[in-house]
This record gives sequence, C-alpha cells and structure tokens, in this order.
Amino acid sequence: MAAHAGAIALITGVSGQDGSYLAELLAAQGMQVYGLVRRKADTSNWRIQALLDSGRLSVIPGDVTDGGAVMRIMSQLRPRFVFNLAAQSFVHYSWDVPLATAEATGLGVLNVLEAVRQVRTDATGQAIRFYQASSSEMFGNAASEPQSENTPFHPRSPYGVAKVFGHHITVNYRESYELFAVSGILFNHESERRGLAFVTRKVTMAVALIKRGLQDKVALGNLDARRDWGYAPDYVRAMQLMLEQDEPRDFVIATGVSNTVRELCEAAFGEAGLDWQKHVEVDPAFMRPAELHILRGDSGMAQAMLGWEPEVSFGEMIRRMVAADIDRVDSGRHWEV
Ligand code: G4F
Repeated sequence: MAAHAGAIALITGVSGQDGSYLAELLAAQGMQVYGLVRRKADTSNWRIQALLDSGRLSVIPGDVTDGGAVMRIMSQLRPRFVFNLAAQSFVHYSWDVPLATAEATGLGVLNVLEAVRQVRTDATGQAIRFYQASSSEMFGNAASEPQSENTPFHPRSPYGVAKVFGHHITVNYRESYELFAVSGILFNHESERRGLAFVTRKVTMAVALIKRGLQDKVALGNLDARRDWGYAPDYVRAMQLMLEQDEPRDFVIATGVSNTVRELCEAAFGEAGLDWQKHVEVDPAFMRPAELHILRGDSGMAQAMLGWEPEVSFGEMIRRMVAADIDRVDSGRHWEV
C-alpha cells in the first residue's frame, strides 16, 4: 500500500462511522485524505476530530446532492480514489423522507460518478477509481439465504430502493464508460462509533446507562429481526481492497453469521451482568412498515479474490461497544451520538 503514499483520496460522508475509519486507514498509508462534509446544525465531528487536529484529514464543505459543487471539487482536487459513503442512511427514517433519501442515497451517486467520468484522471494522469457504498438492504425480502453477488434485489424500504439505483448506475457507468467503478454490498457493520439511531449502539448505550443507574428501560421494535452484523473497521479494509484489484468488480462483504435483535440484547446486557428481559420493552413506534427477515451474507468471493476476512466476531464487537459506552457515560461524553 506504500505505493499510494501521496495519492489523493476523497471520501464523501467522511464524518460518519465508516468514513472516519476509512480516513484513518488511508492516512496511515501516507495518502492525502480529503472528506466531503455536509453542513449541519450539529457541528460536532467527534469521529474525525483527532484526524483533523493532526492535519491528516482536510474537510471540504459540500453535498453530494449538489452536482455542480461535486463537479467543481472533483476537478480542483483530482483524486486518485473516490469513496462515496454519503447517504441518508437511516432505513426507518427513509419512510418519513423518501424523496430526500432518493436524492442523497440515489441521485447523489450519479452526481459523483458523473464528476468522475468528466474529470477521468487524477493529478498524475492515473484513472480515478470509484467505490460505491452499496448495501445489503438492497436484497430486502430476499428469495434465498445467504445472499451473494448473484442474489436478486427486492428492496423493502425507500432507502433500499435508492441504494439499488446507486448500485445499478455504478454498474452502468462502469460498462458504458469503462470506469474503474465498483460497489461493495456491505451487510450491517457496527462499532464504538456507530450512531445512536441504529439498534446495536442504541442497545449498548442503554446498557451503559442502566448499569450506572441513569435509566431503567429501553424501548425497541422488532426483536425477531435478524441481521448479519460485522465490525466496521474490518469492512473499510474491504473497501480499499476492492479498489486495488486489476479489474473492477462488485463484492458482498459479510460475516455469514446472523443474530436476532433479541440475541443482541442478551449479549449486550450479559456483558454488563444484567438481565435484558428486565429492561427491554417493545414499542410499536420502532416497528417498520416493511421488515427484512433473512439477511445473511455470503462473502466467499471476497474471501477468495480479495483475501478479505472478518477479524472481529459479533460477541467481541458487542463487548467493545458496551465497554466504550460505559466509558462514555463515566466520562460524560454523552454527546458522542
Ligand atoms: O440498526 P438498524 O437501524 O439497521 P438497518 O436498518 O439494518 O440498516 C443499517 O444496515 C444497512 C445494511 O444492511 C445499511 F445499509 C443502513 O444504512 C444501516 O447502516 O436496524 C437493524 C434491525 C432492523 O430490523 C430493525 O427493525 O433492528 C431492528 N430494530 C428493532 N428495534 C431496531 C429497533 N432498529 C432501530 N434502529 N431501533 C430500534 O429500536
């Protein structure tokens, strides 16, 4: 990877969980890392603050929904690698804002691809390589399990539908314009930096608050929902590996192991010596209009062709997340949401 020292990488959505880990990974290899960040009312960039403070990451204000801005940034920066991680990524919220989701999660991909197509090469004349963050949510109500690169899509949320557009337009630009453009079909991946709106972190933070006597109950939706949960730092390694291949190709990234939300609760509360059944309530407000039932991925092709393997198990990840949230509660860092 030292071969890329000095190369410019652009990450959209850099202030999110994956963006922050990916920026650290690339910066550690000596790349010049730039991140596109949307201006928001909450200006906290806690996931990337250390990188910003050390000067290893530079932030560019912008939004993937603004095609003109994306084009201007791409032609000024001329990066070698572009990772498009920006999205409206909350599945439940996508029923509330389907159009905004379609613009950011779907059309945003096209804006970035179009800029890559027009700018074409980096500052040294090498072809730009583009990564799209596709999602297992595209499989939705999948007809078979586990899901692989060959499983048909049947998205069950406005978010999933928008991701299918982003996926297909990436394939289409690759085939139409011979771009090095690939999609990583990533199953759920979590970490100590996961946002509180997602169920793993919602549970681990509740465990920490309950353990310290600051809360007694947590309300959840469907406890039978089953997900293939991996560890985010493992998954950003796969993103980079996909851009290192000789030929552009899409890959499923998953652990191949699925757990229910109920099993997540057992594991997380168990880590803190608590009985989850005394603290978890079901609230229909957290149920979704349409749910996915059998999400479990087959990453055999990534293992064979990328040499990628998940390193951190579900149990170990939950242990780290509970420990991190107890630490947050003890040190008053509740604002890290
Ligand atoms: O943690 P979640 O909100 O993640 P979800 O919807 O699977 O989406 C995540 O993974 C996708 C990859 O497949 C990404 F594309 C997407 O951007 C995001 O990162 O929900 C997981 C499961 C769901 O079945 C949900 O119904 O947990 C269930 N659940 C049960 N109670 C809950 C809750 N989810 C949330 N967020 N909050 C609850 O109280």
